[in-house]
Amino acid sequence: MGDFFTGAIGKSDPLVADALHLEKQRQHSQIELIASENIVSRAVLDALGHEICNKTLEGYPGARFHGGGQYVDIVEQAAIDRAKQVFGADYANVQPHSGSQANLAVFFTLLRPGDAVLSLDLAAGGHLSHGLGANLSGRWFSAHHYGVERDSGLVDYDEVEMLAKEVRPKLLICGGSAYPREFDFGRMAAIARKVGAYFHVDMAHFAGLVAGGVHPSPLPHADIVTCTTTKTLRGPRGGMILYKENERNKDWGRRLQASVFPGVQGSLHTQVLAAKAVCLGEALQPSFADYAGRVKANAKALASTLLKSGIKLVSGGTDTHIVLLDLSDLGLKGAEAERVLDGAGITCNKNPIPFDHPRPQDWVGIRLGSSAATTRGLREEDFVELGLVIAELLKACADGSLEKNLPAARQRVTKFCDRYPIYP
Ligand code: DSN
Repeated sequence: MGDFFTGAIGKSDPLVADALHLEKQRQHSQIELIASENIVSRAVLDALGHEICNKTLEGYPGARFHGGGQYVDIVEQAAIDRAKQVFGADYANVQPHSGSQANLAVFFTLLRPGDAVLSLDLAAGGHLSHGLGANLSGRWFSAHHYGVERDSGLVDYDEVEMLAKEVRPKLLICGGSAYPREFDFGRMAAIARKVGAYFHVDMAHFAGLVAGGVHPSPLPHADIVTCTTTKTLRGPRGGMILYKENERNKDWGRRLQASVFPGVQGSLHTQVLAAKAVCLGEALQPSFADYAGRVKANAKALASTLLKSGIKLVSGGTDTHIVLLDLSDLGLKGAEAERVLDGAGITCNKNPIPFDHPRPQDWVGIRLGSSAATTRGLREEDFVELGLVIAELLKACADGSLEKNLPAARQRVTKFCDRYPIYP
């Protein structure tokens, strides 16, 4: 076997090792503002790289299809118990490999092919797993979408109600990837009740804010809630399904178990399960509420700086970690802005804004998020400076003076990276 069990990756696979090293360097030397990203703790990393990854298991704690699962049972049960405690849930399934699988399992449990669903339009900030035509959810189910008001950028709940009465969805969904504001869960639940729909909230993006107590919880209103464990929750890549028991969902537990396994996936990602347990344990610590509060305050500081600098924001601000920039007045495309900011060491992504062009290369938005940089330690005054750097760069790009401005901007970003190091 030689050094199979002891050899470091740098020796055994230089190609991958070099790429990993460069990725680590990139993370050190850039300020991460992609709203779906975060920086996990050393403990979460330890779990992800643990020998538990060798274990194959199917089924649920105490009822597995393979032997040797006694320790993974401890880990999965801890993740379930902690998830319930963090979110005040009566049911938690921590196995979904991602948010999309969690959503698929919900569809698989509650719908039959062809049933109608009503969800936020992808172009208005929704998610592809909520019925996009190119996704399985849109192929198998009859997906209808509500949008946002052109002027306010906010969900128009009267429109949701009107559409719900017309479409009669079996599932009404709220949540998405680029909606910077809080949803009115009470109003959505009332609409769902009126039309006899189940109410599903996908809190993938804001789950960490809910866990930290700085965002309203959908659990008391929704029949079913899904989320990812990455993003604001600051854990590994993976999904969860939760609910607080009510008259409609009280016997869904067994059906959901079967929908996740064997319905939409097979063996567990045991190392991810361990990392989920760790991140949920972290979310129970008082320091998590502090982190969540800072994520929100930092996003607000960023948003108000951009606004004061004359940059247009969809919905005029944020209630979450997300800030969505509308670059149309600057005559810039999102792709161009993404490239420019990347050149200065700020990572973000081009994003459609409501009523945007259909082709990604024509989108005029970029989406920023405050979670990863908050985890890194940046505070409100730092986000104000970041906002100034971003506004200056975007304006310089628009008026052709970028080359002059870029080196100074890069220096200011590098100072942040040096002041707030990650993973020594
Ligand atoms: N939906 C993608 C995003 O928000 O970036 C990934 O979860």
